[in-house]
Amino acid sequence: MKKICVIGLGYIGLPTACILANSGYDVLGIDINDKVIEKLKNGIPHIEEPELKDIFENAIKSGKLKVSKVIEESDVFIISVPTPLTKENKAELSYVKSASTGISRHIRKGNLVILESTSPPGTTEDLVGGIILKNSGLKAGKDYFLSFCPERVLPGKIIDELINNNRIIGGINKESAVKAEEIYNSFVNGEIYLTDLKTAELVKLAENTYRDINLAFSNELSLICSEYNIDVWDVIKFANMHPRVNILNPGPGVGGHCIPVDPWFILENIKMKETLIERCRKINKKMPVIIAGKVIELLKDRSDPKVTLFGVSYKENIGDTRESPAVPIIEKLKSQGIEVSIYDPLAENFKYKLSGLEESLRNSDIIILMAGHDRYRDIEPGYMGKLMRTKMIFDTRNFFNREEILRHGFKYFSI
Ligand code: SAJ
Repeated sequence: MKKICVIGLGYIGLPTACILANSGYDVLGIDINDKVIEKLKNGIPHIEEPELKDIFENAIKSGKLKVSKVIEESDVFIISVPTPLTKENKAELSYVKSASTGISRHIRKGNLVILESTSPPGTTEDLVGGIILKNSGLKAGKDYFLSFCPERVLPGKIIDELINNNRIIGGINKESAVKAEEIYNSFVNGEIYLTDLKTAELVKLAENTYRDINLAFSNELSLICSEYNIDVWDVIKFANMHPRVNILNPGPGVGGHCIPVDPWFILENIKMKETLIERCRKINKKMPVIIAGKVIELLKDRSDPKVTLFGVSYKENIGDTRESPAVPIIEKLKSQGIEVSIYDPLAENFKYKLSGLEESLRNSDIIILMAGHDRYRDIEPGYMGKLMRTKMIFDTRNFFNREEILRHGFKYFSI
């Protein structure tokens, strides 16, 4: 097991390929995107993540990592391609299909295939195993080893968590799980637990769905507190002092490419109706619209109202804007003829225009704090107030120091 093909060089595949190369394997990283390959060949990682640049440069310099658009013969194939959500809330598995088809052209007896992409239960055996059998005649568990090993790392801490988190590996049989364990053992400091394919697939989905449900409760609690006129942040702070309670923070909605997506994958092939999971998804999805509604109400007497949005990435201190709750808020505000000016020095690939700090604040009537990047703490409330037409802040994350904001003459609204 010397040569490894990592298919899909995104947030998970690229760091994994680098770490494997730095652990001594000959790694070929594959991506279908010309721009990604070109950038990597020029020695620049196409994504921002702490430590990634260093480990990438090491891997390239040592000659252990090469990148290409085409799959080659290998001992191990790791699939780490995106599995987004379709408009019908189903798993879009076309990238997994094409990766499996590519592998099926090069796979030989005794190889190991590992799926890392988050997928509905059954995908590894039925889809990956099915395509390889159809195209190559090789049977999973008999002719080659087939495993599922989900990534569970937190964006912003990917390298650290790839190395230090526990891992779960499902195999089509015990030998497949053990073969995959050998690979991950080369760099994982955490524990590695072995199980079957479907269990591992569902574990990954269960983790993110558990978080979505906790967030839905927290968000609903914030709406309930609003009716009672109670501060939800106090309620959660005191409730969490109980040794067996850990309520997450309410917010403007649940974003990212994992938590809003994975609960649907659990529901994909089951008959059960009216699930808690679906209900929670709906609660989290309506949060941005509720926040937008509250802001629209605050601005109803203003002529030509202007809103300043701080933080349009899906969470704090990262640039990733995928599934950001800022998008539905912006859409709702714009649909009411409200001007929206965005200041986010971290945001990458955002669909709306970004502005400088001063431009975003000038003549604004309200700041909505969405993702609480640390660097917003350096902005003086006095400076903001001088530029704004009306001094209002809607803080969806309990981010600002309330007393300080009030001292500068702002009206402060929280979730
Ligand atoms: N959020 C809140 N309140 C909180 C915590 C989060 O509103 O108290 C929001 C965030 O602002 C964001 C969304 O939830 O919009 C998701 O953020 P997150 O930090 O909960 O999760 P992700 O999507 O960045 O990463 C998750 C992680 N899963 C779990 O913690 C169970 C990570 O470990 C997974 O690897 C990742 O999904 C993934 O790739 O599946």
